[in-house]
Amino acid sequence: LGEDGSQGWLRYAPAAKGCKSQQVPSAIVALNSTKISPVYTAGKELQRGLRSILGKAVDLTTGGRSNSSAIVVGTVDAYNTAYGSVSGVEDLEDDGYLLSTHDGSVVILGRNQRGALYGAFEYLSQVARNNVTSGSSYISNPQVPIRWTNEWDNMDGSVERGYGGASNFFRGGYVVDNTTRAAEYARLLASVGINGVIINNVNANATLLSDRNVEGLGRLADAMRPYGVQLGISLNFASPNATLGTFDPLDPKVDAWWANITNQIYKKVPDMAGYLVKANSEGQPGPLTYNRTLADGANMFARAVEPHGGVVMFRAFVYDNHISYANWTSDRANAQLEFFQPLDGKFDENVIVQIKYGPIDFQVREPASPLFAALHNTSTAIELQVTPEYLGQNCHFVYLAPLWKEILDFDLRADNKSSMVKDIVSGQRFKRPLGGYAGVPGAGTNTTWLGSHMAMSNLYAYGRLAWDASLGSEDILEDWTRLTFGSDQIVLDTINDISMKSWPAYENYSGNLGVQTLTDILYTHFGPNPASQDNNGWGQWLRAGNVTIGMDRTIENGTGNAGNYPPEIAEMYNDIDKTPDNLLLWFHHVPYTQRLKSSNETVIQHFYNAHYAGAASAQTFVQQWESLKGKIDHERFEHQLFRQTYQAGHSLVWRDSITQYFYNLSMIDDESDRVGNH
Ligand code: GCW
Repeated sequence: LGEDGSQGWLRYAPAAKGCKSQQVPSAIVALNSTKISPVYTAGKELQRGLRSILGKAVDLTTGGRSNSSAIVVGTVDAYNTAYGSVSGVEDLEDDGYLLSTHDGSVVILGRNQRGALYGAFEYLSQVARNNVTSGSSYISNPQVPIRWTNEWDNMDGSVERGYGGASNFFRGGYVVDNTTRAAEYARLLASVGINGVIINNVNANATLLSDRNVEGLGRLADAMRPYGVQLGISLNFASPNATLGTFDPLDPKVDAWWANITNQIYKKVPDMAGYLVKANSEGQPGPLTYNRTLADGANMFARAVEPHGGVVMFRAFVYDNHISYANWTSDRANAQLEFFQPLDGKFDENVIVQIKYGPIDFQVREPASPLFAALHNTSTAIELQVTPEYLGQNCHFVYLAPLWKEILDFDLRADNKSSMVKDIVSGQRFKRPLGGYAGVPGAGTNTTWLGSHMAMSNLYAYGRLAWDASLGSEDILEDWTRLTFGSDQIVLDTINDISMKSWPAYENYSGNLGVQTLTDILYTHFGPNPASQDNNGWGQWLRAGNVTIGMDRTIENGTGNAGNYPPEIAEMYNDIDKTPDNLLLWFHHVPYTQRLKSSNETVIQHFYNAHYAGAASAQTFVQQWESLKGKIDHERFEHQLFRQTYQAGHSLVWRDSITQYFYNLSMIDDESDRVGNH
């Protein structure tokens, strides 16, 4: 089992001896299913899982009477037709499942087929973790309809910000012929409730829409459909330009062009989920070229997919990357609110504005984006980066669920009422019909999918949180670890400890006190390069001088960004005495000698201390991982040991270069004599 990483957490490892007592059902009935339907997939998956975990071959049928020790899986309607009306399903929603286990008989029902499949995966997860509670019956509904991934796969076969190899979907400009990986990927995603995949990069290429590629989209959608995963695509806004010489969203010719190509795609992919659009950002074309609004642009696509039931995810990541460093009040963090707040209510009903979790760009620490609280008449989704672009690129390990939870649980206090980000993107807070989650995994052809076995806890956690953001980071991690590495208590404790310390450790050496990031921002987004932050148009500024550091985002003296938040939050961030230390330099420009509220350290001393502490943690991760020798299979043990060892070494490079850099700037000695001229 050690070698085959492509199963991810769906390993179905044989149960330990003591667990063999688990009741083994004698048959599986996948109600009324045809070979390519999610319910049939559920039946096959149950068969495969039980064979592998419990060592038992169980028959699969698609109808007939259920006997007392069978697993029946299907939709509520199919169940009612076969066995008469089932009770207790009133609260079951689309994609949700009922899971009921009584004396060896198991009933798994969905309102739709996809829900039944999710219930089957949940049951198998419980069997694999030896955690089936007999005599229980419960319903689980997802909090949001949109639980998608955004793959940043380029048509040349590369994956932008991906650290797990080449694209699973494209090669040499075309959709791949072999769709096995697409199906395997859909299986993994379905097992954690993900129901849509945007298969190509937001920096999109118009040739995706060629006849040959549209044909290919049909092939990929066919491969993923048995898992209930719908395909969607990213579009290049200027695609009609080559034929029409224009891409003005208010030109009827352009509208007709999109309607036509959309119809062509739906012929091949009748259940296409929708479009994702990055417009007027980082060199991508968009409606602003024609002096049209971003809503004009989004609604053009919305009209095209509306007759087919599709949605448009329109990215809020719009900003000017040539802003003036010389201007104290310029601020990239203000751009999204400036562009989108005036458009609130102007988007069609099937448009969802997709917002990165923070106002800049997947930094190690950001406040929640104020845009979540500013759109009351627009459906929104949160964009999370599973691929750790600024967070060590899978050469360092960072378990991301705690970072995401901090944002999702943040209360933005819109209109002085409870307004947690998770309740906004679920549609609940502002009573929006749509809402959701978009995660960027960076998956590739590597057998580990993401380039590291441990990184898969992030993909797993992403799916689980998109289903239910109230889940705890440690609970999710424990489920993942049991499924991935088994239930040895030392393995569970060690992986928990490394994972939960991983974000603080990485923050300690790669970005402190809300300084955004200290990585190289111009090229790699990897490794220390604090000098790359300032004096350019990108707006990821430290504003680090000889005496002071930090972005002044106050209302009176700075960029005004603190004022983008609802009043209670604005008051907190605008006031240096109320701003949490971990966002001090995000909102305030202070002397290196400024003291922190929590520790009474000065800012510069905190930089020194945090770098030593973070690098020290990275050293202990190696020893901790080494303690797992013999407790997990050799191959995965070695694979991760290599990465932890690299991280430990690189954390020293981080520590020494950052502390030296800030010593050179400030000429303030380290109180502990580690940095400076001694
Ligand atoms: O942070 C930037 C990334 C780009 C990415 C962009 C985006 C896909 O460095 O690689 O482009 O964000 O999210 O659009």
